[in-house]
Amino acid sequence: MKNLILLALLCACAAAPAATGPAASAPAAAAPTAADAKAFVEKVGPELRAAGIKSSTAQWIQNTYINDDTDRAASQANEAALALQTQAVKDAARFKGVTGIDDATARMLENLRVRGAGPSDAAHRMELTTLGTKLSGTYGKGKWCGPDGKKECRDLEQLSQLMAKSHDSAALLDAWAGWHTISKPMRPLFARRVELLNEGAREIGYANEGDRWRSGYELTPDAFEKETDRLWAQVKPLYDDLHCYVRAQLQKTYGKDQVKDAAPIPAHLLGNMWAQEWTNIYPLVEPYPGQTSLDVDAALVAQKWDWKKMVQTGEAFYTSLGLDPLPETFWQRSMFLKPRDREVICHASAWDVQNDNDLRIKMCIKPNEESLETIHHELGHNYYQHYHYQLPYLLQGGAHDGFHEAIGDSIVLSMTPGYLKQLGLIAQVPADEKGLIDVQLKDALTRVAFLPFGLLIDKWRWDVFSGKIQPADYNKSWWELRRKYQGLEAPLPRSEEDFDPGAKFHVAANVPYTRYFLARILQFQFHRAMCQAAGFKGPLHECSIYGNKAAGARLRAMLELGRSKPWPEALFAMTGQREMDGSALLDYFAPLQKWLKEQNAGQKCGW
Ligand code: X8Z
Ligand code: ZN
Repeated sequence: MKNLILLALLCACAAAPAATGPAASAPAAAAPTAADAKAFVEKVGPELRAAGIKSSTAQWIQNTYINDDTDRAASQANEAALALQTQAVKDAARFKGVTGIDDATARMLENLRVRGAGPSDAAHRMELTTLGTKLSGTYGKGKWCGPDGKKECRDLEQLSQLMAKSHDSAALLDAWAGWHTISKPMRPLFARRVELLNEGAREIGYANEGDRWRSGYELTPDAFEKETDRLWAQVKPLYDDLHCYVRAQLQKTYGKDQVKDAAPIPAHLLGNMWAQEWTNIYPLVEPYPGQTSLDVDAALVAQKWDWKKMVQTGEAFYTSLGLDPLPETFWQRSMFLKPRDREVICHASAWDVQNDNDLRIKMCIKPNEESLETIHHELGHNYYQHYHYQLPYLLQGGAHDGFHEAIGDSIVLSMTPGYLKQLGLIAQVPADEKGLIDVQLKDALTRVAFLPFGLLIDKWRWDVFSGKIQPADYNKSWWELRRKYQGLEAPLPRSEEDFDPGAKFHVAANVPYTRYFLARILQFQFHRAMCQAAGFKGPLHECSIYGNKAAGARLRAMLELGRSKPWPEALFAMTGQREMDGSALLDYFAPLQKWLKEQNAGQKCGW
């Protein structure tokens, strides 16, 4: 996304920073007024924007061409932007308690704090941005070349491909273990970055960086944590039902010696490097084999869909809702495919590099369903950017970061079998109860399986930032959480020589992750609201808003708000609700949940 790395550094914070800025300590300065506050945001917004454009330009270049020079340039540009941001947050502290500030200025001051700050010590700040570039570059360049380094080296794309398609547990284990070696060298760098991030957070009045991250949601850090637990409690029973069914099916392929009764599932058998989404094992767990083919991957390959057709199909969905076409520069400047001749960060992201509708995606597109969905996800970010870039800089962004993540995903929920048939990607729309269960199970492997993973990454990082988890326990505590929330276990003995969290992009790149958990909840709320706006009356899982201008208008109105209002207001405008709520997700999956309970009857579920 725009300013991915910098945003990661700057993300989230809201409590009042300590009044340490030069203006606050200047002797006998006149008390600041509301007019001063307005003048301040009008001055500092464009300055931050200019520095942000320099840093996102350097990051774009580094992300699409990793080498020592681009690393250095990105680290320097990030440091300059962070220095300005840090000073601005400290300067803004003098407006705390000033009365009569207009709503827009107050909101900009609040958003400024939410963006956070780095250490005031320039050397520490430079160290921080250099570590950030190095860690994300290490991830981007990661390869597994066999235990003696002599095998043909494979990157994450190749290893993920194997994890997706192979059912040979030895090959899966090799790919899993191999990728998890790339993060071992990250451990000391990561630990140092934690110290530096905490230093910056403490200087502006937070207990630690995790508190700062949790302060970006109009709630105190504690209240926000409770809110995520409340949402998880709503949807956990459905996850538990899915886990139970999937484990029983995996036992049929891998045997009970590998997949044990009433125990966590080994993490290499779920079709994905992190077992975060289980879509790829659908052929192993398909409820009614032979009923209906939902094999979109095969259709994309057979019909020779290339990246361009896939991205154009994504854009066509958004324009069918009455939203604008993508700018011509999107097609010229994006990175759609993995280049053959240089190192890049393949992890998908969406950017507005120059903050003037300079929209781009950066992806290594493959002709498969996962890429097709990710394209729609990334375009959701681009459309948010498109509709908020003309707001003052400090009012831009998602209502909260989970909103930004949920837009494209809510569009993916409209890619129903009916819509896929229209695209020629499946032959028939499953018409009976069995077909519906097939479709829903496949969907749940993507969307429900993800929920605990979406939650646990930051549970781990919040405790790392607070010091509750010490470096000596990084890996142990990681696996405790993966066991507790996902019901998974490491397929091999692990030790503190390993640093398994770093094998996940967002940990290496310092991108907060709770946003994706929230997005999995919100996307169903958005979908329900847009279906209502479209006048759809049937069950939620049958609704597609493709082509519906009324649904598009509802979406556009929320995108145009950017971050100008507290998120409950944006949510209310979109859905008529002021709270995040798992009930739309549960409604959507109601037929599947009933079926899973029947299948699991008599099984010993849980772990
Ligand atoms: O990182 C992403 C997007 C970019 S914002 C591709 N996602 C998370 C992940 O890959 O881990 C989307 C789903 C969760
Ligand atoms: Zn995203």
